[in-house]
Parts: sequence; C-alpha cells; structure tokens
Amino acid sequence: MKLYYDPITVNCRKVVAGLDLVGAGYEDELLSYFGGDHKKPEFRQVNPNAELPALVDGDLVLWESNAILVYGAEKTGNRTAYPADAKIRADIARWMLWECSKWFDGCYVYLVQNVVNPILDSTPDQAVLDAHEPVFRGLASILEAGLEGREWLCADNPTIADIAVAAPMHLHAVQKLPLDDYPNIRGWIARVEGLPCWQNSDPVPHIPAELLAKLA
Ligand SMILES: N[C@@H](CCC(=O)N[C@@H](CS)C(=O)NCC(=O)O)C(=O)O
Repeated sequence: MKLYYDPITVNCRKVVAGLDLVGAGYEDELLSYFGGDHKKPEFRQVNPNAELPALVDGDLVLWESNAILVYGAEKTGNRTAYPADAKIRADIARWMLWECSKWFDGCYVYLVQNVVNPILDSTPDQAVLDAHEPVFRGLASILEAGLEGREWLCADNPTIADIAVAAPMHLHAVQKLPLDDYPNIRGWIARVEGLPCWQNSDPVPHIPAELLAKLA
C-alpha cells in the first residue's frame, strides 16, 4: 500500500496513528501541505478532492481518512482496534461519521485561528473564536457524555474511533481548545496521548523550526 500524506495535518496524523494501531504497513509518499502539493494535477489524479491523505493499494484508490482506517483494520484483520461485534462496529461508525461531519469543523476553527494564522503571519481573530465557542461547547458536551464512565469510546481498549475523534484536537494545547469544563475528554485525550501509535505520529518534529517558532 502507498500512503500519500503530510504528517503535520489533522487527517494525516489520524491515518498514520490509526494504521499503526491496526498494524498496517505502507510505503510513504510524502507531500507538502503548505507547499500545495495536494493541489497539483498529479495528486488530483489520486484524490480529485485535492485533500490529504489518500491511499493506493493495487487497483484500490481510497480517499477519506476514516475509510482508510476501516480498510487498514479489515486488511490486517485487527479485531481489537476494530472489533467484529456488530454493535461495537455500529458505534465505531457512528463516532467516525460524527467526527468528519461535526467534530472536525468544531475543532478546526481553533486550529486555523490559533495555529495556522500565526504560521501564515496573520493574527487570530478573537471575534471568530467567540462566535464559534458555543458550537464547540455543544459538540464537546456530546463527546463528554459519550465518555462518561468509559476509558475508551467504543470498547474496553482503544479502537480506530478513538484515533479518529482525537485527531481534530491533536494539537489541543496550541489550538487553545477550551477543555476546562470537560474532565472526561481531558482524561481520555491524555490516554490517547499515551498510546505508542499516537506518540510515533507526533507531527511536531515534521514542522519546520521557523514555523514552530511562530507558535511560541
Ligand atoms: N474528509 C476528508 C478531509 C480531508 C481534509 O480536509 N484534509 C485536509 C488536511 S487535514 C486537506 O488536505 N485540505 C485541503 C486544503 O486545505 O487545501 C478526510 O477525512 O480525509
């Protein structure tokens, strides 16, 4: 399998960590997000959405990070990170769909304002953050309730759903996500951050030093 990715982006961090969790190996095809490689015609042949990541395995050309995680788990047959039980699978599908339809956007506003804007020499727009905060809090309350009394979202162990839902908040400290009111989320993200697959996919070493300095 060949994975097209830039390790610094949210959805690429998701697949790098998730494919590691399920034990799926692949060949690296590294692209530069800030360099705009994903918008070039040759990559659009792979993903017409011009978005990272994408995976090619023989005649299968796959985009959508959560589909890539399901495929990796099916390919390796990892029944711990992707249990066979129908109800657990439905729950995993639910959280992964919630992530890409709601939670990603809920967290992305903070990533753009507090991480991407400073990198691009623009200042965070507090009015945008203030207007968005109720949306974030509504979504965070749903995740907080989903984690009540549980260590992991869908099973007694981490599954691909935990990796998918953690990804949009992967830089939560520099994103400045307002997590003070959500102890279950804080405890859970700390557990995710303790996973070897999460530590192995740390994007920070891949961020050029001159860009990192702008976040200090
Ligand atoms: N739903 C897609 C979203 C992919 C996506 O938005 N990727 C971002 C990087 S995290 C991207 O490449 N965006 C294109 C751009 O900003 O021009 C997935 O989960 O794979």
